[in-house]
Amino acid sequence: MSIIKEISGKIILDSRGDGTVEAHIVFESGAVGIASTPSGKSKGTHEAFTLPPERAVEIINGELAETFRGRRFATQRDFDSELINLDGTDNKSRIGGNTTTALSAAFAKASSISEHLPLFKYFSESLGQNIPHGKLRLFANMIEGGLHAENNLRFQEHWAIPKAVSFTSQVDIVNSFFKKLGEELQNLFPEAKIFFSDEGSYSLNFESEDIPFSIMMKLREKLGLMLKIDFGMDAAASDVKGEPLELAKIYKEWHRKFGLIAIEDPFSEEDFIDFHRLHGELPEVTIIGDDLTTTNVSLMAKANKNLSVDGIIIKPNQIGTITEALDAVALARKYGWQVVVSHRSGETMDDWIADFAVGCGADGFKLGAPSKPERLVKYNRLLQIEKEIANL
Ligand code: 2PG
Ligand code: MG
Repeated sequence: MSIIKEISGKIILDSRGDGTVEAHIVFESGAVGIASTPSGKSKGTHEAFTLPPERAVEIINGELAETFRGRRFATQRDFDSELINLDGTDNKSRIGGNTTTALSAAFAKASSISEHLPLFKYFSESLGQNIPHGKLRLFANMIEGGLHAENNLRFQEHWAIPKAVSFTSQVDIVNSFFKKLGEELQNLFPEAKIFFSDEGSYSLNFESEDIPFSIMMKLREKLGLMLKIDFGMDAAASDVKGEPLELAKIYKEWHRKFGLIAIEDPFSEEDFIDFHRLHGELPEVTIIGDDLTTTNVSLMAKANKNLSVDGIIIKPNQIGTITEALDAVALARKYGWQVVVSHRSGETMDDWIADFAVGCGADGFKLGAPSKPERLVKYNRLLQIEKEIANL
């Protein structure tokens, strides 16, 4: 691995028009890595700290540029450990989790170039595994509510989860279902104004909260896609008003009516016990922790001890470095959990998260709807990765 020649940072605007950090790393060899940090809106309390981007960039261009210039790091873990040590806090509050995420991903990109590896392969080698292609499924948000949309839906994400081996077929299924769903919604509600919300999914008001899945189910049947699409949801319940008993009743009913195969954050983030209860009551549904676990191995251990989940969302910027996110993936595997890698609701045109999802051998990849450019680049990167895998 080569010597770091230069590190710098700047502010770019994310998909919500908010400033975020973009880091640049140049190696002596000439390899350049540029990466940015996405941002969450329905965030877990225990996520890595986000510094104001102005401050983050100041730290990169000052202290960090100075510290890293001329240094050689043999592995991603060595580089990330240096970031963690320099920060010196439990939640990256000194130099910022947004600072460390952008730098860690930029280092990964520059390293993959200098090692002549596609980025997804670099990630899988950092995790010490081959790419188990063929099991990753897209978790594509079709209808959005909660904090991500200006409508009356309590729950944040209503997913279509395609069933097909190739990424190309999965993207086709999602894309055509999403387009037909748009037409269907407009036919059913001709007066309604339909918006694209934060993750590019449809947003409108509904008379009751089970209508989105009810429409999606009827449409799936009409299109003959019963064997090609499953459904699931992110309740993002830390931000949902409702008693655990009432919510549990809804999930059980929706599982029965709509065949949900996965439910993320069904209860609020401190509620390990209600997660456990639902997991016991719906053993055939994957119960996924996101705000509950925040890609953090200590919280994962707690969720494992309480038998709260059998799936986890992995978001590298929740913890702040690639290495810590890969450690979380390895621990999830040890626990026998499903791994679902996820974008954030505030995204940039960077697509490294798609490489991360494939490289760490995830079972699922949450990437929003194929409508807005910052989401489409992740869809398109998957199509390209599929070609690159074929040529390995
Ligand atoms: C979530 C995410 C991404 P946010 O809750 O899983 O879909 O939302 O990035 O706002 O935390
Ligand atoms: Mg979530």
